[in-house]
Amino acid sequence: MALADIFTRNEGSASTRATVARRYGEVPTIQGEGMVALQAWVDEIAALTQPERIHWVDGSRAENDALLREMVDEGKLIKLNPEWRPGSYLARSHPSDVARTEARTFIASEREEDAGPTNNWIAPDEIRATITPLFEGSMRGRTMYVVPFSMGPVGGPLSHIGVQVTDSAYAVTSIGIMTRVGTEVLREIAGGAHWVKTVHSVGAPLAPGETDVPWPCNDEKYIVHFPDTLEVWSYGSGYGGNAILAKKCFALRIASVIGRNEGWLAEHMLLIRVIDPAGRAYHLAAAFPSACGKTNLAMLRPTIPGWRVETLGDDIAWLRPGEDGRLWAINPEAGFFGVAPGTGASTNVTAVETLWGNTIFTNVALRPDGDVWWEGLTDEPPAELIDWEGKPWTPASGRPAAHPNSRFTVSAAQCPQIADDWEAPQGVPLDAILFGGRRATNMPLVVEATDWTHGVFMGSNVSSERTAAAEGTVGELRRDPFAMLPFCGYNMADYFGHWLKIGQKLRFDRAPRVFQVNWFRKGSDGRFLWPGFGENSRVIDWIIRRIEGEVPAIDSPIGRLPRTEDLDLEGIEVSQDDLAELFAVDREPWLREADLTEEFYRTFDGRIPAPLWAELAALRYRLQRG
Ligand code: OXD
Ligand code: MN
Repeated sequence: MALADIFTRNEGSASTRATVARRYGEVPTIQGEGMVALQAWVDEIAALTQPERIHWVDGSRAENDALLREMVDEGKLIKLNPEWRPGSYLARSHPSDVARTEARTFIASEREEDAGPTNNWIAPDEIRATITPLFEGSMRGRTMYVVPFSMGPVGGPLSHIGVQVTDSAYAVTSIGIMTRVGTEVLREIAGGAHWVKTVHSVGAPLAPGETDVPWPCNDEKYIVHFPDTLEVWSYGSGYGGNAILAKKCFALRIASVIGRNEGWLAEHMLLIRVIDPAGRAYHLAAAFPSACGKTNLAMLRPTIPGWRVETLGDDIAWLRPGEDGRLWAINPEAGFFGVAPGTGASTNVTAVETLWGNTIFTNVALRPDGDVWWEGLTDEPPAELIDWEGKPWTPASGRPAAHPNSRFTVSAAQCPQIADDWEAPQGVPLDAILFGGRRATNMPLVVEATDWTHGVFMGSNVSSERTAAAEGTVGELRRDPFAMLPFCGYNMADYFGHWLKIGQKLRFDRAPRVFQVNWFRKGSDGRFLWPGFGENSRVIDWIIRRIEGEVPAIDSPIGRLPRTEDLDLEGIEVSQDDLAELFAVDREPWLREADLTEEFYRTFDGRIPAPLWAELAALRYRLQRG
């Protein structure tokens, strides 16, 4: 659309006219009905937020380089030494803006019961009345970027489009890594494709002549989702999921609502292809709560000879029943936004190799030679560092050098074991779904669900010890059904029901089999009982042999357990006592878990589907029967 046309169309609004007059950069020339609506929306947001200028992001390399250069000049990014880490940068956030702020995250559905008891519900009118004045003039003195992005390959049958307006160049470069951005997406919009509106402001307008700070943000934060109009409005934070709205806000919270409406699932899952020594390929999706090792499993290097894993995704999967009765999955993202601490040569060598360059690090430590470091990257810390807050650090400092939720943002294409077809628009058919958490007690290393409904029951009961990915006390046990507690955009009881319905669309012999895994069980002496990491391939080997019907399993009150002789333990030391503890099903604590499940289900005011109550009754019966 020509600038003159926009002018004419907006003649009525003085403030919009002023904004348009100040517009710089390429206004896209792409024609099409869809562009009119997009342009009108951009004008509306600009009139509200009153930016200094508007920049339509085209997703080009030159544009990205210019943005990075600008941020370095402004002191917002530190360019790392290209000798060690080419094309890479370090950002340091404000110390108050370091994680997703779940307490400030809202679902503004028309009806409270549609958000359910696990979400912070707020009435749409009320929250609009609260946030609109905050957004008024919130981009003054700043550039407003318009970022058209696609989740999933552009134009793919399972893909969806969004547009984020943001006043954070850091967010723009991150979205550029995490999604497919640019003119191709605009062409889809122009052609009439539906798109989701996402608005982001760090909430730090600049007065004329005021110099900017390295990490602008606001003490007041709101991350608001409108599931009825499919919109996201985020204010006050520049960090991760609060600012890269394509990720948790769109690809999980809003997409879960779209999935409910259209008959598919948006899940907090990694996606891998496992290839056995005979060359047979299997596809697995696994849901673990934040910072519980999804990225490690997504990049697994099996320790059992002859096995291979190819990475397809590490955080989000969209699952859709196919006409063939199988469940098909894509990773809608294009990059990894991974937790740095704990990522090292002994835990995830593939991630370390992925991060060779072209990476944006946030809140990790800086080495004197201009490279980065974080706890767990190497066994021995360097003798001196600059910590994530920019302060000198030595191993004697008595505090972590990198923030526990420090991150790397890197393109998936850089992963040395990414599957060749990771961008296949139709996705891959799933053979197994895994649920897991970080559980020191009770939960065995692996247990198989007896059928889909039992699997949904298992998913609804995922609990995990709290990690640093969100604000809160680390280590506390929290219930995190399907690892979706902070990410489900609607009532979780309806979500469990939706999972049951999806099961009905699958052919019984083609539906993925469901398993629960726990790499983190500890013995009575407080030691981890299982070595984890690459050795988890031994559990996957058993899962696949179950899928192939090659090994029997032992029925237990909580599901099907392996016979220990069917686990391939060659080459590792796990004592018989440890194995017994790893698979112990203790009735008393399990009956207490069942009580907690009942307590949890009761919070949904009668909305939990009957088959899940039946599963709970059956579990109690099996536990009590002895
Ligand atoms: C993430 C999270 O960033 O789950 O992936 O917090
Ligand atoms: Mn996640």
